[in-house]
Amino acid sequence: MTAPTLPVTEVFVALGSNLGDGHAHCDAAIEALRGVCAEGTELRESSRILTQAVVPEERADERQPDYLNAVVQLHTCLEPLELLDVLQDIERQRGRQREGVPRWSARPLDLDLLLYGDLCLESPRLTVPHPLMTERAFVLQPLAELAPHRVLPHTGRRVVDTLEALP
Ligand code: A4P
Ligand code: MG
Repeated sequence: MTAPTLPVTEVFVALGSNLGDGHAHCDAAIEALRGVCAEGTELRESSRILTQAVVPEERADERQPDYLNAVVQLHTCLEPLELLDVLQDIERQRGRQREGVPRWSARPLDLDLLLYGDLCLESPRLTVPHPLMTERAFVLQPLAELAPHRVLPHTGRRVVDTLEALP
């Protein structure tokens, strides 16, 4: 008898880094993410872009280094929360600290799960699609390079149209 095959899901992950060697952090993250790709599938990566740090309105005068941003596409058999655990492990390995650090502080590496198939989920640890992705050119531009015609499950709109509609 052959073992049952686990379902394979297409996912998109956003990478962001604005502390330390951004390219080294992204390279390490991508290498680690290759380890969770389903057998026989390839990870695809977008170009890496330098973007001005977006900070919360109440800290508008805060100066942060520019971000290196990118998006990767992969196919995995991991469940959403298992994948989130992997993303957070990778962030920790690159020196990311969360405790006592205000939201949107400069960080060596941030890995956000943008899309997990067409799943729409809101739970205490995980919201997919990522709630802010439709407002962020630093996410939509690299995502559009990989999957311009991908329809976002929560808005029913294509990535490229969402990007073009940004102010
Ligand atoms: N969480 C819920 N949903 C998700 C998801 N889809 N992917 C939870 C990843 N995590 C998710 O995240 C806080 C909690 O969100 C996690 O514990 C997880 O359970 P965090 O990474 O600890 O904190 P954060 O990143 O500071 O906050 P947040 O709200 O996730 O911020 P974002 O959306 O990650 O934005 N400017 C530029 N130019 N480029 C950037 O990449 N990034 C940010 C951070 C701000 N400004 C930026 C950039
Ligand atoms: Mg984050």
